[in-house]
Amino acid sequence: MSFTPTFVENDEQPLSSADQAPDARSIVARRCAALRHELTSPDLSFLMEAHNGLSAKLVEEAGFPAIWASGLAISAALGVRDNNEASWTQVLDILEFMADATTLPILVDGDTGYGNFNNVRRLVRKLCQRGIAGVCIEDKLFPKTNSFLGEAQPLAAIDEFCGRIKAGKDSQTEAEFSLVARIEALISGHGLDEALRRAEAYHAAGADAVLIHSKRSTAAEILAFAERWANRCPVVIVPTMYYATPTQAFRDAGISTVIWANHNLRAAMTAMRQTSQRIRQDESIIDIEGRVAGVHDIFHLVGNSELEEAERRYLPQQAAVSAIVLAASRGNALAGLTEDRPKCMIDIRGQPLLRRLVATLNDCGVRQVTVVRGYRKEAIDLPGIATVDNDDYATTGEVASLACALDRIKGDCVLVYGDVLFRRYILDGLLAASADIVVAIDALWEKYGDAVRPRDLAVASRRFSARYLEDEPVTLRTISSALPAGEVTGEFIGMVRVNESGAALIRAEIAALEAEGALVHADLPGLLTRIAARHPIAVHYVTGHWLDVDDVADLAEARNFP
Ligand code: SPV
Ligand code: MG
Repeated sequence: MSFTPTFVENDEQPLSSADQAPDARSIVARRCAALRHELTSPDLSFLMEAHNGLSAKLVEEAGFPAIWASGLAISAALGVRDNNEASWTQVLDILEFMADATTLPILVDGDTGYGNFNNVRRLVRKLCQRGIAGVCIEDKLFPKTNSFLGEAQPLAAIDEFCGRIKAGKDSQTEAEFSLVARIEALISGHGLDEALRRAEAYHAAGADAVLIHSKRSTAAEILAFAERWANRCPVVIVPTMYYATPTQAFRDAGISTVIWANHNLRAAMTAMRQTSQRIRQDESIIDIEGRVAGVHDIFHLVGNSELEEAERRYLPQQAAVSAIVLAASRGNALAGLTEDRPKCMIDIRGQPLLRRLVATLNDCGVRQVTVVRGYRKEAIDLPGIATVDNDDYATTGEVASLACALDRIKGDCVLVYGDVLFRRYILDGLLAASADIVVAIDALWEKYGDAVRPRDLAVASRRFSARYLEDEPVTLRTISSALPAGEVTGEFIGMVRVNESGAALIRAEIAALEAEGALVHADLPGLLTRIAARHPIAVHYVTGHWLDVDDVADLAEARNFP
């Protein structure tokens, strides 16, 4: 049988529409009708116990037509006794979860109704509001005791209990809500005549069915009751103690409904006890895996796929962004530190540089990260990344490394050097830009003094302006390490974002370089400059808050980077 989790809250149908089809009733009305049908149909029906949302779903999955919300099981699942230790509103909260979890009608064990007629009135109104299809109340006194405990529990006076029944029926706000009157006369040792007298009175008071309870190990007194009652109204039974009676005997006796009252709770206890003991002994879960439900079973049962679908419908759609990190080079200026690892794996305050970079990418929603490895590639072993290798790293440049990940330059994609650290907002800005290709350029390049190393300087169509109203698009002209200082407008920080079209431009330019035999030594600035000559590349100006690690001085600075 296939089971599709349902979401009852979303299934609510309007009641007030005048042109409503006859079967387009609210789900509460449909549930009430369904339970009433189980009670009144000539076939024997079976209600299965549940005590929370999960067990309610499992009862539905098994194919039962309705649920018995057992007082004993709900109490026990809360770790308390079946003596009204859980308040009625606490039980109501559990019932609400159960009703939300399933489409099945629920018959609630309402114990004694939690007091007199007045408590029953409030209970029934609240149950109708929460989508519960029926309640069973028993002719005992609040606070109740479970029927299988002790002897000769005191019964309510018949007329007082009839008042509870009438009050309940008068309070229901759903036409087909059912009230089942439970007779405890046999349990309390009063005999068949008393049970029948009570059944007659409760039926006359308006009960939709009677539940005749017994704690004997045979069904003799139940069957005798059924025979003498002769179906003046439907009869419900709970064969917990006379479990060995063949079900056919109940059919033959004209019983309406059988309640399997507590078997999910008991099954769960056995399974949880065995599992806990085993794990405690083994100090391992190896032998338990496979014997317990898988986590995907849980996800399925609680309907995670529906949430995914709803997310697609309601959440703003963000295209999946990937990243390619160029990390093939050794980093010659850091010779001593790169004996056994590439520059990107140098430790920066307890974490490799690359791990910090990947974490920032992930924080910005970039989940698919491919690292191009080369020098000491085995040292790049971070979780959550994919790798491709440029085994010719010693004799080739950045674009050759990028070409190793050619099939991954697609869609929204970030290309970044593996030795860069940057504050998250810089990448957020690049991701928000709408151009096909956008490069991050630091406008404060002059403030960093005369680094010995070559810097990727850039010339753009306009200089950076901090003025609020100046937000004209700026485009890239050139990135190079050899530019006249007067023309330079910033420094390339080593990070580019492309969209689908931008990715195609990059791939085409790599192909062109290859065709020209110029791929081997090409670098990223050269590649971008070539594209910029034919297609606008947007400049996203930043003002500091990034660094690349080229030499020991950079490393010292990186160790202070937040
Ligand atoms: C329950 O399930 O809580 C019942 C049935 O009331 S019994 O425990 O058999 O009384
Ligand atoms: Mg009970």
